[in-house]
Amino acid sequence: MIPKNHPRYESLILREKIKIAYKEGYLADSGMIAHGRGETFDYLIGEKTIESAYKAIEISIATLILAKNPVISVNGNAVAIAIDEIIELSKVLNCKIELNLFYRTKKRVEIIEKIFKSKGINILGANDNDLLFINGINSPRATADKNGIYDADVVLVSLEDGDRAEILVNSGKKVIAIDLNPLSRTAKMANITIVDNIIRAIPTMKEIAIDLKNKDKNYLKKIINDFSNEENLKKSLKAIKSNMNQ
Ligand code: PTJ
Repeated sequence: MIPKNHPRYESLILREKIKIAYKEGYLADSGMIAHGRGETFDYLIGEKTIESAYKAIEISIATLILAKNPVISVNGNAVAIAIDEIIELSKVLNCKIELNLFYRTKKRVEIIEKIFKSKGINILGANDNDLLFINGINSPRATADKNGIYDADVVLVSLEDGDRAEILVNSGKKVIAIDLNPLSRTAKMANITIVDNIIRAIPTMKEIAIDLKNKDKNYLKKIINDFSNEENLKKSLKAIKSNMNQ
């Protein structure tokens, strides 16, 4: 039992969720390492949503609202720490949720599918028969559900592998990545990169989605056109630098 007044309470609770997911058999063992890597970058950005992340969130939501077939992609880590928040966001944005595992095993797919079912959600990507290869690329990184990412115009990914992000971008889909590491291949490859922890980013996305849903479509198009991901990533790096100087 972690005492609520512990100075690292939030961080310890997340670790606990990661440990439980591993014990339940749906978190990849490398998922623990990925989480630790994320913790490091979260320290560096000050464990808060930085200004450049708010900007990227706003542009992401505008993009998701204007999308014809938006899909939220989830993996073991995302499910372990942010499943409820992801479901809430998908409802506000009317998005499908698709499971995409780097270390795909039948057992992990079954467990995660069951967890979503218990929350009333049928996720895509769980049935092997529905998977197609994006652009005919014969690689496990290129599979997507024919009813979801395969046909999607906008895909939201988190803790994503660089090769996968590259395949999605090259296939003409708009990729929104939530990644605490602004230097990762995924962060650089994505069209919009939110340098933030998914546990903060997703609830903020939901709030902004509620607000932007009522805005004029031309306004949304304008803010998207004015955005440069490269410039925004530079701002994220600057925020890390200035945080370290303090
Ligand atoms: O698909 P699975 O479940 O089989 O497993 C996939 C993992 C997560 C193991 C795999 O994708 C992986 O190894 O990821 P990487 O290459 O370690 O990349 C994870 C990226 O996500 C790193 O840049 C981390 O900094 C970042 N990250 C970690 N935790 C968070 C995060 N970004 C946002 N929020 C987090 N909580």
